[in-house]
Amino acid sequence: LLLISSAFISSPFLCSSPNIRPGLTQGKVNCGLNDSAFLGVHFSDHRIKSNSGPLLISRKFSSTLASVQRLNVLTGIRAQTTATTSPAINRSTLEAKKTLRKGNVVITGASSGLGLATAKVLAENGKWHVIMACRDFLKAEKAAKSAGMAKENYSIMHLDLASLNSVRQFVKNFRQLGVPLDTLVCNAAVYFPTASEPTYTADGFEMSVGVNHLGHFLLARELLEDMKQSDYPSQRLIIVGSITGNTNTLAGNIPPKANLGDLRGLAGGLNETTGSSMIDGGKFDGAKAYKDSKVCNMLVMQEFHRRYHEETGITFSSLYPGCIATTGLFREHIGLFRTLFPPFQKYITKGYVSEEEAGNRLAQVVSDPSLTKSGVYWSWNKNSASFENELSQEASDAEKAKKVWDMTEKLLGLA
Ligand code: LMG
Ligand code: NDP
Ligand code: PMR
Repeated sequence: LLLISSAFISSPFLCSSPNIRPGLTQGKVNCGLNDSAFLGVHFSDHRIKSNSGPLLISRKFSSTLASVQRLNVLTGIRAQTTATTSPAINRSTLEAKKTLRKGNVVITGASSGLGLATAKVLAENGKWHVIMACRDFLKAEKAAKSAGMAKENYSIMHLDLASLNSVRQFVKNFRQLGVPLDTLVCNAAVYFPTASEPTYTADGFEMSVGVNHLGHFLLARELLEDMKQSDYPSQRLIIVGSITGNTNTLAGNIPPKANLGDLRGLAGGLNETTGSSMIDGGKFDGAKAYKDSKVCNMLVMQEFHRRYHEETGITFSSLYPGCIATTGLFREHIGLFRTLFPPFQKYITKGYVSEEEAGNRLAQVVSDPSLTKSGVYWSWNKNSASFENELSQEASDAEKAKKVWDMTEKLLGLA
């Protein structure tokens, strides 16, 4: 039974579109268009393989998978129980053994940079099954493969944070898997430093704040319910922050500086046709919008902590992983910047950190038993030891956090 179940488990529950044309190597694959499609596979579709490679799963197969996964946890316990010679297996021993199952962690934007590096560390340490929540399925699959991640340690599910419908569909798809959620990492982000005009999400919100803050807010609010159900020893909700949103640092003082002002732009819907695309109501500035979105990320983490930590025991944390100057985050920046930025950070500010090292840091926040303190913004010193860092005045303003929370709920139709 164990063998059978691990054979099932080693097939990742990949999602893919049945409409993928053979030979298609790039492009969005929407795996969650509507309720009648499960992970992009219509309920009547029982094909297992597509020409393009990724495994397609039918509803029947996936529900089998889910029960087999639950079964695997149970059989794991049973196998260990029978192997134990001591008759004194009490309830707490069983409880402890039950926690030996792999943790399930959802990482948004795991198709590159920090998210991918973290997924790789967690997938390889044997304790985690990583669900890579990505907007570009094929890119994610290629990235996981070239990172050398073993199939049985990850799954890919479609998530486009620039669409609230996609976020809701992701949550539904995740729930249909029937596996517990132990940790959620809100990592994905976009940065438009050179844009002169705002671009918008499907729901009409300025893109940087729309993806980095609003999409993640909805996702985290929904998946909090799932994390509450988890029996894992520690549940964590991690939202990636940054030094550049903190004006108590040199980096946070490079103009344009983050400033949410009185939030009038957020209240107005972050759209120039009805108000302003910027949270503070000002003129569009892509670099500022990104930094503002990071302030929101850090405020929301603390507000989650205040509202839910005591009741749920979930650990809420944020972090600055270091300056990972080589990632795709700077893809929209001018060529000169992309060339000079890494050596500048390496040799002048010394704030540079490799993707691999940054991945280790975020993986630590996910998995290290000593980092369970909630409400913390983690940073690392030069020897890569973590410490609780101080946020800027604005990024730690509890009153502002509550306002951001309330306004965001309104915008998203949650209140
Ligand atoms: C701007 O990008 C956008 O225009 C704006 O809209 C917004 O998006 C903003 O915050 C984001 O980015 C353009 C960017 C120029 O603007 C700036 O950052 C302005 C500052 C530019 C300063 C250039 C200084 C060059 C002087 C170099 C001399 C070094 C002196 C040391 C300084 C010490 C400081 C503590 O972006 C660019 O294209 C410039 C690249 C900016 C990175 C900084 C470049 C430093 C060059 C260092 C070369 C590295 C060599 C390493 C070897 C060192 C050996 C020891
Ligand atoms: P990358 O651009 O490499 O990674 C960002 C990821 O987000 C990509 O996988 C990207 O997908 C994904 N993404 C973008 N838009 C969406 C969307 N609409 N829906 C779903 N996923 C999306 O940048 P980094 O790895 O550097 O950034 C990761 C995190 O680290 C961000 O939160 C960033 O703010 C933070 N950070 C980065 C620092 C740095 O120096 N690089 C410093 C401090 C914080 P795709 O692959 O399809 O483009
Ligand atoms: Mg910044 C200790 C100094 C330090 C650190 C840790 C960073 C991190 N930066 C520092 C200093 C400086 N930066 C200085 C002195 C300058 C002027 C030359 C400078 C410039 C600069 C630019 C133009 N830095 C930048 C940019 C960007 O476009 C990046 C950005 O703001 O993205 C929002 C960026 C960053 N510097 C950092 C980090 C971590 C970033 C990247 C992004 C992020 O917050 O995610």
